[in-house]
Amino acid sequence: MKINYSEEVQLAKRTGKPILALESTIIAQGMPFPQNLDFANRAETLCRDSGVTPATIAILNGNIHVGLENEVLEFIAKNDDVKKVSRRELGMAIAENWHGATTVSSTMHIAHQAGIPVFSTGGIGGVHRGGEYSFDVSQDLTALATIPMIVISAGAKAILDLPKTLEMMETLGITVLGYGVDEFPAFYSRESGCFRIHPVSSPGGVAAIYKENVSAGLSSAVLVANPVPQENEIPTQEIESIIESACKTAADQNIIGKELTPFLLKEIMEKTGGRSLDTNKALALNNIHLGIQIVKELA
Ligand code: PSU
Ligand code: MN
Repeated sequence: MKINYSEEVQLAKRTGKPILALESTIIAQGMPFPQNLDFANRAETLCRDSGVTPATIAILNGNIHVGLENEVLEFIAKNDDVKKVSRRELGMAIAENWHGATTVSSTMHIAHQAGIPVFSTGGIGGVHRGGEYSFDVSQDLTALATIPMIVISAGAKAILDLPKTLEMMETLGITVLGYGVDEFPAFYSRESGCFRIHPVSSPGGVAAIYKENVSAGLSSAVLVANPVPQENEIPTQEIESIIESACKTAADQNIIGKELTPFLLKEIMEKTGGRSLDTNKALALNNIHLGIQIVKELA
């Protein structure tokens, strides 16, 4: 796989400067323009201001890019032809010259090939509500099971069935750490009712567990579940009925497969009058902030 590195990422690789991987589906399919571009720019600035090189990953005309120039970032944020590309679509995107935004699974694959071990996202995918009937389980979980990296996420998206997602992650051997908490965070909210997550209180603690996993020869990822900051959260009582009604709308309109997650996020954004978008941005930036500290610890 040929990878096109930005000059900034090339320099960081050459000089051993810390690099943090970032995905692009959150930009292209997860948020509307222009808020998505504002988020992407703030994400990259936060990294640079902390002495870490941002490596946002995307596909342009079938070429894999690790580190995006400003114009490319803007193109990904604005252009409606940018497809959502997970791991299974990587070959299609390259062979058929797609413009593609990478999900957690494909971003992990590319970052790992590029030798970048830490990646911050918003919230990973998982087992969808009703997954026992639809079998809709995100490829993010199988990527987390097979790629040894550190992924920072605000738990898993609240649109999912979180207890089933946690069970699946246990089955797949994914190391789940709660950052300062023993309750799995629910993306928009800090609370999920799912307790007994192993808590870790420092970036060094995360790095130490990751290093031991690697030296033990494990191929699974360490998922750091980092709750949304209190001031930005939408409490479960407020968001739950909105999520339920969004899931019902999706079922009524027969939205399935890879369209489902972007559809639900958009519905929830509209039904909360944009509040969920502000929360999504805040939690993703908070995950980048933690990713920066972990990357520095590893360097
Ligand atoms: N986190 C966000 N917004 C997003 C995503 C994550 O805050 O849009 C994206 C990620 O790219 C993740 C994808 O991999 O949603 C999950 O999609 P699915 O459920 O179809 O696997
Ligand atoms: Mn799915």
